[in-house]
Amino acid sequence: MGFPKEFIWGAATAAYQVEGAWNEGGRGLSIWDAFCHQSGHIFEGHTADTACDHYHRFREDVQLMKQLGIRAYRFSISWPRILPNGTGSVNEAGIRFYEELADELLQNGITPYATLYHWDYPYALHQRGGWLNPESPAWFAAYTRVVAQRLGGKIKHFFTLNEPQCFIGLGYENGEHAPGLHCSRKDCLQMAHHVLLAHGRAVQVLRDVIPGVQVGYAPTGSSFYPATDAPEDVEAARKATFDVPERWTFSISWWSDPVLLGQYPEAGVRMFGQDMPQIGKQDLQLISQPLDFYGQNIYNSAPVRADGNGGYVCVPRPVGYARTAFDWPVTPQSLYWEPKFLYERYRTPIVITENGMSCHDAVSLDGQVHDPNRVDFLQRYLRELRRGIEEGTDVRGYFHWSLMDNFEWTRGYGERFGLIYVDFATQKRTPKDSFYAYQRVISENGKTL
Ligand code: GCO
Repeated sequence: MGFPKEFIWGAATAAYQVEGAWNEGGRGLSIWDAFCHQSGHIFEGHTADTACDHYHRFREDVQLMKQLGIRAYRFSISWPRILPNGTGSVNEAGIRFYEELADELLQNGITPYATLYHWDYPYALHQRGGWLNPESPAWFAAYTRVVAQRLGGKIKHFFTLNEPQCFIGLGYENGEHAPGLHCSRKDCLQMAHHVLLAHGRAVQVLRDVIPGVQVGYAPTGSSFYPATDAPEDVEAARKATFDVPERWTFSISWWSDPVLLGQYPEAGVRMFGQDMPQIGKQDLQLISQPLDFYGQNIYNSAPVRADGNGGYVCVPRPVGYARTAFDWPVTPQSLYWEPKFLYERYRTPIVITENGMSCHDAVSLDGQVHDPNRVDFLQRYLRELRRGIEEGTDVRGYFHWSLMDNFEWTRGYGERFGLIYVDFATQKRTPKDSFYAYQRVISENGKTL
């Protein structure tokens, strides 16, 4: 038992968070460039103009990946690097960058897993209404077609969208993320529907263009674990995990039921009433294209118990519980319960597309980066993941977030999530202790965890 022999051990990044070179090589502007360049949004005024300079240093980074031993690298393709105006003319230098990255990975025995959209929306399309424009799914399909035609010879594994919960919820509802808007519930729901249509169309295009392509989706959402092992508490956690609460943007089921079950969850439909989006006759069929795997970004979850009336109540966390530097709770059981619940409901092989923590890392006097909390986190979470796999949850892979410290959105460089420490003044990379811990996990396929 333990992890399957062909388990995909990987690490993840996203274009905007690592590439830099924001105005080089013909890249167009994204909503995140505009947002960062406007003061007041990002911690200490940081920008991702240079980030980890991965655009220029990817060869060195691939060597580090090889040393780490990962079998797969999850990165994202920057839409405005491929199509500077979001649609229309193709930027050859952008294509070349991803071709070279894919070649470098393949030559070093690492399978490229590309995310088509990880939040760097083309500014030119934002000016045309962005996700609210009914044309937006067609724009995404056209972009996907270019990627598939030009890069599909080298890249055979794709995720369509990363965390629609965040880019709609934080971007257009509470305004914390780019483009920083506060839209009505009705508009947000309409955008969400267009986002789901974009996903469905992208899946169709990928299958149409790339023979044997493997396609997934990479959402996230609020999840829950049972406070005790009592069956009624387990049922309460399951209910809570798939609920559509008033604050719906972080719901799992609103964003995954249409994709994997071909329908919106009824509780949400009832609650939204007049605010429900316009749904065309064929829409849900288009949205629910079969997937090869179902990605999920999982960082933590919250304890609940049964309320005695068929519902659930949140349980306070124990005083002094472990937290990350970001203040997120450390809940290893998330990697047992959430994949289990997701697999029961959706019956699609699961890939953990992100999991990790931020720590207050620094280079010590001995020149190394000691991050015992991350080493411990990795072990605890992976043990729980293995327990679920041994009990029958079909999990095919795990991508640690992140390969290296990078630009953490509104927190700038204030949060370090990497297995590799990055000195942002010099761009020097230093593998942390957790890098060597994960290297060992991979080489032993998790046996001695
Ligand atoms: C997300 C994104 C990543 C983050 C990571 C840590 O989950 O928000 O996919 O880009 O950097 O999750 O917050």
